[in-house]
Amino acid sequence: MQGSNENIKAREALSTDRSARLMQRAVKQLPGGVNSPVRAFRSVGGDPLFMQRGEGSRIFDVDGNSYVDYVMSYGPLVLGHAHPDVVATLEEMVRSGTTFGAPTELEVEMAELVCELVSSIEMVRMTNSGTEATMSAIRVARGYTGREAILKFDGNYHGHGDALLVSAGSGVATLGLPDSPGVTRGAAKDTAVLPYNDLDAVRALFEERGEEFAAVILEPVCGNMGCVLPVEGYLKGLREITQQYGTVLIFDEVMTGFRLARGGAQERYGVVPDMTCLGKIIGGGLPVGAFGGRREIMEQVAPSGPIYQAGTLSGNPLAMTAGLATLRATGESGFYERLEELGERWRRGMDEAASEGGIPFTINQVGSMVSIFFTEGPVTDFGSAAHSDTKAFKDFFWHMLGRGIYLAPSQYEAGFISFVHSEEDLNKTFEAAREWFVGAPADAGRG
Ligand code: KE4
Repeated sequence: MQGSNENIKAREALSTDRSARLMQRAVKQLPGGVNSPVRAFRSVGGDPLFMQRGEGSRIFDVDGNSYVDYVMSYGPLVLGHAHPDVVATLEEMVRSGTTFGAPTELEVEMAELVCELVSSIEMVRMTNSGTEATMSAIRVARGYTGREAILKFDGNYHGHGDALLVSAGSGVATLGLPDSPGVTRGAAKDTAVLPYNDLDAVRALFEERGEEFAAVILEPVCGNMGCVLPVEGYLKGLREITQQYGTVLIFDEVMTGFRLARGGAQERYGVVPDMTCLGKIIGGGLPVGAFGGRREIMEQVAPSGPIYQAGTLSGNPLAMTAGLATLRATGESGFYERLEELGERWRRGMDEAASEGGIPFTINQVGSMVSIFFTEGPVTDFGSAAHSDTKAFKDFFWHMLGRGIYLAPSQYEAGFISFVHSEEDLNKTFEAAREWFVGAPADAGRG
């Protein structure tokens, strides 16, 4: 790998003593030292950086190092860190209290705005995470259809609900297998798993068992195997098949909602699901999730219907305040055009930088979601994503970190560009990437 020692030096050149000391403490009382596994840097080795603050497109660690941030908390920060409008409304709201355990006007405003922006959503229920949103949506689809089977896709992540922590069965067996200890065979047995972007496989499964399926759930654009786009006709084909068999089509837009268009991926690709799961951006950086869809489905949710779902802090005033400020800011004219421009610019610049090296790479980008894979490509599903040379990625990650660019510490995460990433941020990124690619040895990416 390109002077791995150099990159270890780059890492060591970063003074990260305070992070290291905090990690020594953290691992004693927090599993793996973190509250969510990806933050532990296990895929790239070494200790994670502990972050102190964010400002716009920049994030600052506890040792005072600053980085151009492409993690952006894995999606919520489409406005960047500490956006003035979000900070101001939160400061005002928090003086009135933090939670009331009672309905508030803020929740009505949020529900009205979500239903206005995502036309397939006629009714919505707020939750506290994307996981709660997807597990609730699955329960509602099962209660509404009276069916039990669900279909998900390899490389799609929908949070850690048992029914969705299921991996592909072996060979043609589409029955899911538990993807984690603690997920029972019973919880996994009703979940089928197929490769993403393979419409024929879905058609064949539904010809055999279509009437059994309560729901098909997918990321309309994947962000959890790196950024992977739907191939032409895939989403439309899924819509037709699910329509034909009376199966609820659920778009998990926790990551893509309000990012790929104001109406989400469904607006961008012109395909209308029966239900949608949301999160991240609608909380403006505070804990949030939501699920919604057609009125006749959502009216089945307690207390208007029999399907139970609840949450102490669901729709809490602070998350609603930050979320409303964020969604309103995305309504400014030119907002999404700017995200498109930044994403295109990132793809062109990274392509130019990487092309100066001699190793294979594939860049996937849609709007402000981006990924670079160290493989010939195309990368259209988990199988092709897994061909990526993760050793090369690891070396690239540390090289970029050493030059002040903070990428997600895993090949299988998407990068996020915010509205406030600047030309200077992008040029600094391309320069650092060019340096790595020019020095990367010929065997990288040919794994
Ligand atoms: P949360 O429960 O983490 O709020 O949302 C789960 C979820 C559901 N659906 C999609 C499409 C998602 O991307 C996520 C969560 N995304 C991960 C990023 N890979 C969150 C990062 C983490 O787990 O720490």
